[in-house]
Amino acid sequence: MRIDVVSIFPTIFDALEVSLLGKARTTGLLDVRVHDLRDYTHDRHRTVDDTPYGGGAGMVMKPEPWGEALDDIVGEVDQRPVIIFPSPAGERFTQATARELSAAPHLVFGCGRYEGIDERVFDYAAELGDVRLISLGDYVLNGGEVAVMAMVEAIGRLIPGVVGNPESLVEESHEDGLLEYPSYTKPSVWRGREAPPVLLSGNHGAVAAWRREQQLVRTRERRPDLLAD
Ligand code: 5OB
Repeated sequence: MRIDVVSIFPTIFDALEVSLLGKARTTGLLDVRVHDLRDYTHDRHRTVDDTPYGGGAGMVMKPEPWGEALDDIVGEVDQRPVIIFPSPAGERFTQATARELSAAPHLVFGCGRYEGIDERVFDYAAELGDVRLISLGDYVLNGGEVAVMAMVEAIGRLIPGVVGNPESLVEESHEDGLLEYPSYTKPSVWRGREAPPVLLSGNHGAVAAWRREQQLVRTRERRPDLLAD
């Protein structure tokens, strides 16, 4: 999968060089390229923002550097990409979104900062690819970078071969609509706390039934919204 990221803080994405995704990049499963939006400016100050038409607080990202960055990135690749702008005003990102996007050959992420990006950038991007505005959740961030880090990790680990043991992908929170069951390892008693005896019983059916029950109990307790749908 090819992933392009456009940001005014490209070094934030250095963290994608470590762990599973870093490995996937060295083995060629993932081709991640990070672009500095300021490289697509032409003035001495490398200006990417300006005051909002109509007045108001804060600054808006200018359309011209975005247009040049998108032309450069999309022009050099054949398929029509999915172009994602993280935004608190977008659709909610879920495991289903991650799964859908993990099947795309090319993703482009545009990280907004300040009060947002000139709206015409989204219209223009729709000429080059399938545009998605995506929110991580109902809270405020200073920019799209941290949201893109989370999305790239959630999507990247679903690409076949990125996670070594594919079985570890299925028994996880949200893959079956429920929260994950609790896990224990040795010692069987730690600081007076016992691991559930059923897990040491060797009875695989009983273990599976107990884990399912724990998933339901936890989900009812912590995330009743998941059981409602
Ligand atoms: N808050 N998801 C939740 C987000 C967000 C803020 C963003 C981008 C995605 O940028 C400011």
